[in-house]
Amino acid sequence: MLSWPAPLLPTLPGTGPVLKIYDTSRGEVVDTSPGTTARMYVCGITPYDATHLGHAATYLAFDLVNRLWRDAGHAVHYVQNVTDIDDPLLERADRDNEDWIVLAMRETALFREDMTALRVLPPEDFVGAVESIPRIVAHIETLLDDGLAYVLDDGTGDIYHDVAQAPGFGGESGYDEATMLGFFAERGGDPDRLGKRQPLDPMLWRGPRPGEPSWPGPRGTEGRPGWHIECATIALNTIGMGFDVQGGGSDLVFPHHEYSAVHAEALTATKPFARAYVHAAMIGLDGEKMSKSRGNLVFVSRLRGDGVDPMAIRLALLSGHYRTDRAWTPDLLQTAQERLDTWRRAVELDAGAPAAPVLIGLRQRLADDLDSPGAIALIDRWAEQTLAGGPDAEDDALDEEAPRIVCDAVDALLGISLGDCG
Ligand code: 5CA
Ligand code: ZN
Repeated sequence: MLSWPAPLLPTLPGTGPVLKIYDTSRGEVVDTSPGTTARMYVCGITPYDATHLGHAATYLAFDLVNRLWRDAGHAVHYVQNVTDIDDPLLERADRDNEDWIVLAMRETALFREDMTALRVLPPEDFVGAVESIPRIVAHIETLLDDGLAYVLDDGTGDIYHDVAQAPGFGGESGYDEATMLGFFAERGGDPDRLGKRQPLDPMLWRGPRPGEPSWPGPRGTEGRPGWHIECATIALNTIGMGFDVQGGGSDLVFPHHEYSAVHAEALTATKPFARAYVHAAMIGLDGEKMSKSRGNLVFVSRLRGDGVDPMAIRLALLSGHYRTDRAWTPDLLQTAQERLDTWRRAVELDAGAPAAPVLIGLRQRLADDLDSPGAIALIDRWAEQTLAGGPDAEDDALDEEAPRIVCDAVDALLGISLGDCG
């Protein structure tokens, strides 16, 4: 699929430190230690509605990962999928009497515009599930050939992965069986389906159903792919096994990331799928997770349409830590807009408080599990000192290069453009 245009990325003096990040599977903050090219897969949207602030917050967290790796001297191979065929997409198209393909294409186009406005670095590979079907089918055939998958014998043509044969199952989430069963039922799984070998076996392929689109499937059948095998296939096909970060929101810890890993590990008979599994916390509104199914949404495109500066949206979302569940409030946006105005006034001055400690501090805060609130506080202090005439209110403590360097650093590391840095 077409990705979106890349924003300019200023080069900063020196290089940043190694990024440390919280890995769900190990339950601790770990060093990311990528090779020359860091590899990251982030789970993309299901395009049946516009991008809400929860989605945006998740993609901003991983945009920081991308920016920090680049600042540390790595190239980054970033992959994101689009779940452009799935139950919710078909249900919404049905409800609105619309062609599901038209709906998916329109919402994906709007997502690209939102990401561009928010200055999110684009993935090298932006890959749809539908365009990946032949590869997904080949993978399911391999699992069937290896005796790791089975066709349900109820005539539906549905195919499941036999997780009893997957030695690493449960290792990504670390959940016990009861917890897994609860999330599985809640998030698209079918623990009570008759004829499965185990309640927790996930669907790899759904046989044809009246009124649903279908494609040629494994062993000459028809149907459409299951969700987790899509992401496993797209990742294997682009960045392969053992990539550095598998990302998404915390609602994907189980079942989605557990099963994507288990499918890929079964297919390749190697481990691990990803070296770290990283999850962004949930953005809520009025005490509930912001979600399309709950309908309590604030859309990025709606705010943009109302004339809100996308940089204020970005700053508002980054003012909370990515691992803290947090609520969206209009106050957050108001504070971010005021902060942005202050920062802009400071970087427009001819001289400012010294930039070197700010750059070092910014890199340290962000490399420490993406401490964006800590990074923002450092810029606040620099702007305050600069607007007050220097750290000691003495002219000779001012540095003529500082406003430009801080402006570039805020752009390169936080992705916030303060205007032409001069
Ligand atoms: N297409 C699948 C992933 S393969 C999917 O989860 N799509 S989604 O449209 O529902 O969500 C897109 C991304 O936003 C996912 O990473 C999801 O974890 C994240 N997300 C969804 N709701 C929220 C929320 N309220 N706060 C933060 N992130 C969210
Ligand atoms: Zn996914």
